Amino acid sequence: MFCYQCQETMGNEGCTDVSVCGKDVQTASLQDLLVWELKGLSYIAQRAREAGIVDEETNVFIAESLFSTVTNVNFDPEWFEDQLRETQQRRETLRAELEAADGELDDESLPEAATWSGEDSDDFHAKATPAGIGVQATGNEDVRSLRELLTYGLKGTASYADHAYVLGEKKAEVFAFIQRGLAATLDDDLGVEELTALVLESGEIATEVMELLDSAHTETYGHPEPTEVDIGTRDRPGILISGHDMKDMEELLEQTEGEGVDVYTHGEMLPAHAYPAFKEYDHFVGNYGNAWWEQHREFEAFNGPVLMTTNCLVPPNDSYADRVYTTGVVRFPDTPHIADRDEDGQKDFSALIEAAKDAEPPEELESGTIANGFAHKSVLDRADDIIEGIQAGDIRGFVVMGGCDGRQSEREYYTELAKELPDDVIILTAGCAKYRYNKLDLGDINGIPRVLDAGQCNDSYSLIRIANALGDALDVEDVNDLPIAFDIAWYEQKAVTVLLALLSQGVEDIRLGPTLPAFLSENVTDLLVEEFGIQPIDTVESDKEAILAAM
Ligand code: FSO
Ligand code: SF4
Repeated sequence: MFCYQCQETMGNEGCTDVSVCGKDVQTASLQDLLVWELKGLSYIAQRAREAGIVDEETNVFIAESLFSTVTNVNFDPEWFEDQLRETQQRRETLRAELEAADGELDDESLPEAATWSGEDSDDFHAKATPAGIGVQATGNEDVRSLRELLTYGLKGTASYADHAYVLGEKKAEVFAFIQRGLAATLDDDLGVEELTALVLESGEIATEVMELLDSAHTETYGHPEPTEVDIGTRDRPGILISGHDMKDMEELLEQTEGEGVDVYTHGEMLPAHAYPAFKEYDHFVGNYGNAWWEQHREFEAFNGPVLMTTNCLVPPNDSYADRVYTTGVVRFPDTPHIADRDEDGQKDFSALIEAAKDAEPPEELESGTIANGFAHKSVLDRADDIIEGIQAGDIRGFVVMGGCDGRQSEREYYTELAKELPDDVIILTAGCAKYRYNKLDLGDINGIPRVLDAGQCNDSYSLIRIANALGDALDVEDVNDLPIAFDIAWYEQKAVTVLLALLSQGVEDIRLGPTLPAFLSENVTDLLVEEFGIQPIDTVESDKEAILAAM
């Protein structure tokens, strides 16, 4: 096993014998093999597309499968073996269609990933070596770095494409780019220059897919509204729902109505409270706990069942493992799984609801409220107040502190910086990084809260919209001339996608922490520094000074 796709990779170099996220060697190998096979399937799918053959089921299959390999999503080796066999079947079916239309393909002319087949565990594990099909199969470290950067960015894009697809929204060019990008990582003729261009193009697609997901959410559930979310508990049993899937949220709320149980959000599901469609449910009571990595303690204390809809699952402790239900592409061995919905039906959450009825109410961890719902519409509804505040000197500027939270103590940096920023600076956020400071009392500026939380990591799209609108209102053409600093925290691959989206929008001088990705080679880091001014975070004091000096 060799994996360095997330910020918590061992020693900031790579997980080899053991992983920090809890993925075992067997599962890690199967995930690598799946990514490799998906590259091969994408190669064939791309050739088929050029011949006018597009298979929507395969488009979705590739996106979902790639999503399953994001950190903390799927830990089930058996599921990966099934997925490997299905990838091969889909590849062969598509190849047969392509050959019928366009003539026979010579195996010798195809990448091995587009022809290799295995049937069982032995075949898969014999094939799945890091130096054979994994990260280390690419010898040149800069090419390897760019191939991985592209692949991780595509993992986030695929996840967002899948979230949107669940809500009935899709874009052909997003699926096409995922496949073109994956296939490109098999092409030995592509060097640093071509791969860099693809990485930058992937940022444009990332922006598009986040926009798509934004419309899927807002058209289905309305525009998020400023909302004070309760962080205490009531005295009835509850169900805790985490992840990003709003369709699951919708169906769970509908099915729990009148059942005598309450519904709470955890982690990235907090922003659900701001959608008008969910506000009508009296039993949708609040947010419980913090970011994903605190789930051991918090799921234990919750007492009731927990539904994990997307990322970020931490291998559950035995004491509460039977209360954790996975759904969608999330899986953990021997953990109950809620099956997918039929074509027109809903998922069946009855097992979870019945389990909740027998549970003790959640143990109260804290009390009070946190503000949410500051996505593009609700912020831009107050654009006049914001512009007036800037022109009057009441608002000095903004710091975008979005992204992911994680376990490392270095992440205290974000809490400290939030505390240290002067009263005339507003923090814009999205993703679970916000839990580092969203419970601090940072006050407001003329009624505008000093922490504006746009929502989930994908709602970083809102932050781009807000920055562009401020530019228009202030007649500033270049986003880098606005009084906005970007200080992003990253953990998993969705954050890589968000970072690439920001770069595609021309954002420069982004601070990235708590560490730069281990998968960036020295030369690729230099390139990002030279072209975009990307920099690692420094001390709170020096970053604060630099941020303020640039406003
Ligand atoms: Fe990353 Fe954070 Fe949104 Fe997770 S931002 S780590 S729980 O929130 O999923 O992508
Ligand atoms: Fe290690 Fe992160 Fe890969 Fe898990 S996802 S194996 S923690 S690098």
